[in-house]
Amino acid sequence: MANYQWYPGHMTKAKRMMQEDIKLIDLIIELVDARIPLSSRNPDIDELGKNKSRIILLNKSDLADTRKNKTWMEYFSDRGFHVLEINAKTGAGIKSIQGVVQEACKEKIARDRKRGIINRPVRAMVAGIPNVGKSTFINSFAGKACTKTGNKPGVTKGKQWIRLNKGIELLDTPGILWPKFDDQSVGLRLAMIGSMNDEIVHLDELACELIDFLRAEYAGMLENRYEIEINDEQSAYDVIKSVCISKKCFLKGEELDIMKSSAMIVDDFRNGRIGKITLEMP
Ligand SMILES: Nc1nc2c(ncn2[C@@H]2O[C@H](COP(=O)(O)OP(=O)(O)O)[C@@H](O)[C@H]2O)c(=O)[nH]1
Ligand SMILES: [Mg+2]
Repeated sequence: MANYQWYPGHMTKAKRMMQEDIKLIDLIIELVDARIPLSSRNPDIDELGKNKSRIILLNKSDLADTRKNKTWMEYFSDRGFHVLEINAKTGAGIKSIQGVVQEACKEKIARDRKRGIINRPVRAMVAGIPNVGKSTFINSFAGKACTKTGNKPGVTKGKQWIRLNKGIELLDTPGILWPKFDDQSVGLRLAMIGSMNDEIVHLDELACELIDFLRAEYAGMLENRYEIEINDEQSAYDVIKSVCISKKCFLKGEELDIMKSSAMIVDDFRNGRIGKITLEMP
């Protein structure tokens, strides 16, 4: 889990690094979390990348609602992005990226060709908020069939590139930017997927929020997972208590261990054990 907190100094530095790196590349491959595709985006990335080709990858699509992944694909493609759903961990969806890169960069490739430059690789950078899967993606995208090209004097001072044998060079350090955590509902969703420091989050409150959301949007899932019955009169807190009893979360004696079952619910959600769940819609 990413235990990060951003301070103004960090944010300025991260942005400056992105601005420098962006000068070196043709294409930004932006990872978002398929469970919260908007809340997991950096507020400044569209401005930073405004003259670049853009691909958005809905990562962790295995954890998100399959039907809602399609809705989000349409949402981003309606806004002019090339978009794919992937699972960086298993590599699912990654095969298609090569074609999408060519498509996203076809104007640049045509421009090169006109100038007599043939097969100059597309230079790309991976970007996204912490914990969204950038390192996992770079590993599975680059795989073993890549070589680090090292420094290129003059052109890419001090930068490491990963050459994929497919007409793409990837900057080996991803762009890391902060999320929009200053918005409270965004902060809550980031906390739900585990992108906030759990020390600054109250797990019982987080579990209550999750329970309220799941009861409204994914009826039956909690009942199935925890073998409990839920009726309309019960509060979220009552549901946590039912989970305590069903899953035998007790303190000394008969006292219910609310924190233990809260942590269990949150952890089960984060790891997809409650079901494939998307927390926000366009
Ligand atoms: N279920 C699932 N987990 C993923 C996926 N991609 C990354 N992860 C996990 O998410 C966590 C953060 O990934 P990491 O690559 O370190 O994120 P980074 O901070 O953006 O570099 C790790 O535990 C990964 O195994 C995915 O597509 N599906
Ligand atoms: Mg990383």
